[in-house]
Amino acid sequence: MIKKSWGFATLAVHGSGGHDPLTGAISPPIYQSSTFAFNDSQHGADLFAGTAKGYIYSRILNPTQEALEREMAFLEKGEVALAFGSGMAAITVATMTLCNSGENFISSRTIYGGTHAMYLKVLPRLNIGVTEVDATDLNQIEDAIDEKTRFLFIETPANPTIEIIDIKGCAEIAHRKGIKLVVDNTFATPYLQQPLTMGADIVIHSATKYIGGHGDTVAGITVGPKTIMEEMRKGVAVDVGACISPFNAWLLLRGLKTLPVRMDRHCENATKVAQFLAFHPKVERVWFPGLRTHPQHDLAKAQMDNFGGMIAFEIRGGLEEGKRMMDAVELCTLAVSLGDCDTLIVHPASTTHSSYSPEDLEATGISPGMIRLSVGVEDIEDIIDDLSQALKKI
Ligand code: LCS
Repeated sequence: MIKKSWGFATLAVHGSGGHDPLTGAISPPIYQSSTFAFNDSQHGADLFAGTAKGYIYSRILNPTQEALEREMAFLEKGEVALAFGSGMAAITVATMTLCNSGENFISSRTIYGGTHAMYLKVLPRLNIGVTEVDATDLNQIEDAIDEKTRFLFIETPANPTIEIIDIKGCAEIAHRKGIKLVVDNTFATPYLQQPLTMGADIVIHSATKYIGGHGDTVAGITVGPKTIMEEMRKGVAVDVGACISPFNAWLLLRGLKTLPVRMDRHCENATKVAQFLAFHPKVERVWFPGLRTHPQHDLAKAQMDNFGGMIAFEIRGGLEEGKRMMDAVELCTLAVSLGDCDTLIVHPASTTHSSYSPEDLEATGISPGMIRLSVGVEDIEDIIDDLSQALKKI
């Protein structure tokens, strides 16, 4: 039994629908099957016609995927969720569902470099237009919307500058203009921020990150109203084959149980690392929404329950010194991705955001020397000791 009064952590552990009715297993079964037997030929025809409920083929729907979708919809306070093979599959399918050829959307300009690369390489082939704006300025969003605009896409907190965008302000503009608001909630997770409760229409996740939480799965999620989610599933996702594997769906279900515990630790550690870096004489600048110096600190306080585990910083001496520092770390791992238990360090301009031109990097505030840190859940003393010894070497 699930009680509505339960808190987020209780729901994260108990929300996914109780024990397996057949065996009592408290961990949901992994239905590692590509296909499902029909009772007879009429049953097969009925399943395809949609007049009978059940499973056909795991590109269409799998019970483990369905359990994950139920849980994600529940935690994001949305009607229906869809699980995908990657965050990029989720973003691409959402775009193809909301926009037809000849239409366009508006996007915040500081976003994951892979999303920006998809805009540059894939959208022109589909004749879908995108205008990237500084979404911290709501006027720029409003000015960019025309009669062919179908949605507004924002990433908040943004990768890698940890810029914060006003979700309620964006929802107000989007709905006044008759378009949808789509929020990439990867950095915050539903534990820290629930965009659907602030007026967003669709939430997207790279579930590869904090949802999975252990650096072992690539996956994506969308959450939103049943009508749009069903259009997404039946109109695009199934046909392009953007499905998640049953095992990866199970890994995410397992990850969700500890999401609140991990996020608390990520937030606590990141706050301490940000304070350490902010006062370090070799550090030029720190980007972290929990610091009062962050330009949207008040907005972050208003729309998030805590500030997350992501930090960006720049060392005095820029890229050359930054590279030396990254090559000197011993505990932190030099790697892309984020939201893992392990602390990860990376240079966005040459890796995750290398799809941006030098001009676009400058416009988006991704400085050539910026270093991004995904603060893990290790002992805080060990993370700070490692950063400290690496900074001493430069
Ligand atoms: N949205 C955000 C905010 C992301 O950070 C990423 C991946 C994606 C979407 C795409 O998700 P994926 O297909 O990889 O599951 N971000 C990455 C990063 O910063 N380093 O490696 C991947």
